[in-house]
Amino acid sequence: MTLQLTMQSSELSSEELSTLQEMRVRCAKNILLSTSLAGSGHPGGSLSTLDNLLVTYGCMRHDASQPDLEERDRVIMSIGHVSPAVYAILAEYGYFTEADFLSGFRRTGSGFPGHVERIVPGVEWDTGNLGQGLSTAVGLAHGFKIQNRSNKVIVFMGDGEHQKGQIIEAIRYASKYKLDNLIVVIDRNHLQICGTTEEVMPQSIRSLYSTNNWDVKYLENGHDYNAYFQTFSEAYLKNDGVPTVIVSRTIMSKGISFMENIPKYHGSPLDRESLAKAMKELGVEDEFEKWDDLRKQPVATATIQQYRAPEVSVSGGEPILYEAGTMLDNRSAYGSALLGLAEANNHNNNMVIAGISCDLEGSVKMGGFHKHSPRAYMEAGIQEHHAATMAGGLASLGLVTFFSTFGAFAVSEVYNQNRLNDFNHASVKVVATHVGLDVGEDGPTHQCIDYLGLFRNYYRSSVFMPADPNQTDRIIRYIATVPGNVFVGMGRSKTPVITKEDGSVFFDSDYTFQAGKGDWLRTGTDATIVTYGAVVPAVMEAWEILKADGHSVGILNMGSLVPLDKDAVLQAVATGVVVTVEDHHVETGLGSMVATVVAEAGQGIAFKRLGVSQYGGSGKPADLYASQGLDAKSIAVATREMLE
Ligand SMILES: Cc1ncc(C[n+]2csc(CCOP(=O)(O)OP(=O)(O)O)c2C)c(N)n1
Repeated sequence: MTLQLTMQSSELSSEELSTLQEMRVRCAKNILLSTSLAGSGHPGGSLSTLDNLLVTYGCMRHDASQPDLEERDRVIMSIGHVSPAVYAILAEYGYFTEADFLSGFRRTGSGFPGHVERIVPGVEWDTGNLGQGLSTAVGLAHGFKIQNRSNKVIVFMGDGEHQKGQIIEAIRYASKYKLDNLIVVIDRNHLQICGTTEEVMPQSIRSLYSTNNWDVKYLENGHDYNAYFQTFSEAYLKNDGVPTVIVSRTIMSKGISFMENIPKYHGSPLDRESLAKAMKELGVEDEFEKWDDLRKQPVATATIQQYRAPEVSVSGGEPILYEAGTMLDNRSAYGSALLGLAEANNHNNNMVIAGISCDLEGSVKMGGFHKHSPRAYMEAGIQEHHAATMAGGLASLGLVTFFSTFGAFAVSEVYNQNRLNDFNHASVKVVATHVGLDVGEDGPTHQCIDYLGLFRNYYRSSVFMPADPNQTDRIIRYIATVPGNVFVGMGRSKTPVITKEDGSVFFDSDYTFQAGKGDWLRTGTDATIVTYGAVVPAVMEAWEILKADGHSVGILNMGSLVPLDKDAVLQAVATGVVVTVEDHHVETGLGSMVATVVAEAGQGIAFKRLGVSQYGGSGKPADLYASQGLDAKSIAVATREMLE
């Protein structure tokens, strides 16, 4: 069955009301059955949010036969645990069958996971980590505005969930950017896992929104279809620059007398006996045995929706060539490349490239981009958790989104936000302008030395580290033109343009960046130094020292760290001595990656890792490098020791 409600009507007809009632009974049955069959899951919140979800899908623009329809509105389930309600409703509206859902729910390999994931047709975003959904929705809503599209975004949230701090960041942001295409629906059942929301952590949810100038609607009975329909329609149809929140007073486990208002049912299914009782209350047949038998069959995977990146046509623009002898910080080269991308792609209000910074526009060199494309530049304030998540929402609409701040705030601070973008194939370009000891005087809290270790935990992200302004320029243009999540990091200092032995530019106009390809800056037969990023100039100097001593040493620069050029590593191994040098935690960086490649290839070589072996201090980068054995002299000494 499906239902299309007309939002221009003043109220629901009696037929519509009885259709909703019939749908509710079937959905409630499937919520209870699915969780009891799986022996786990969240029936309580599913039943309390069910009525609002049912009417929302009746009102919004969507088409079950085209889950990718461009014009569809987006529903983000910030409360990913109410998956039984979402799947029951999507089955009701025709995205798949009730049998698909009931036979697969929470089974390994099936298309119906415990928290909502976009492998389920009709689901827009993988969620489960509470507190992030509003930021994703804000990214989508802002993205639609930037793209001049009329799609709406509806986000379902819990009341306990509002204890998460990231939500207030998103609330402020939505108000600042006048996102009237955004509707928040809060399932205000006053319960969470460990009791009432007042006992666990009291707060006034409505005032969070009202003090930030949202349109706040309160429904005393959130299960009243007409009241919700009228409030939702009004929010959907308005166009006044103000986002809306509907705080819907609901009852946990609504509709099953012995489950209502009992916190235990937040996350506990009914046992067999109680399920039979509930089915009786609903007036439906008890089908537990039938489905339990069917669940003994091999799991079906036919409904699993493969991820498809939005089609975007992006020009890399005209590369900038920095001449030999130039000293420039890579972040300035980033700023110029970003401006070049904007000039090549953002025309006449048609925005392709977007940029976000967090009160560090000047430091991250986004000023030129901001001036050129003010519509696509977002100042998120000191709200990195929100900004990182929001970047995922924006990017998923096909806007090539650069999120820039210092490494400590773009990576370490928001590890889990980037992780969720990774799950969602969000295609965010995280460009951190200050990483490593090279940050210098600001000291260790600002020196991100874990970016590689952290990003390597994600399965769908790349890590690129430019060695000079030319490589920065090419990497930035490259990442704009290919889909995928990526991290690019750079130091703060001015750095020389890398040259070949004959003094000409190494990353010249014939050079194109390739993911998974290392660069042989120098070749040698006695040893190889494998390196990247801000320490490359020191390695080049060490090479001069070693050369003067009569040693033939190669330098392999890994502009691409994930994926890593394993063939080049094995070529380095052929020299018999390998030293890795990096401005990164020595235990979790390139050194460990190279060691793994070497060990897995069954090679025995002389091997040493140089890197950051303790938190840095506050001082000039050159002194900080020297203090941790990462200056040219120390690198030369360490390499020479290996040769002797
Ligand atoms: C960041 C995070 N912390 C903890 C959890 C575990 N958790 C799942 S649901 C939940 C309670 C949510 O309460 P509420 O938003 O009121 O949802 P309801 O109980 O009404 O379904 C918690 C703590 C989580 N999923 N994410």
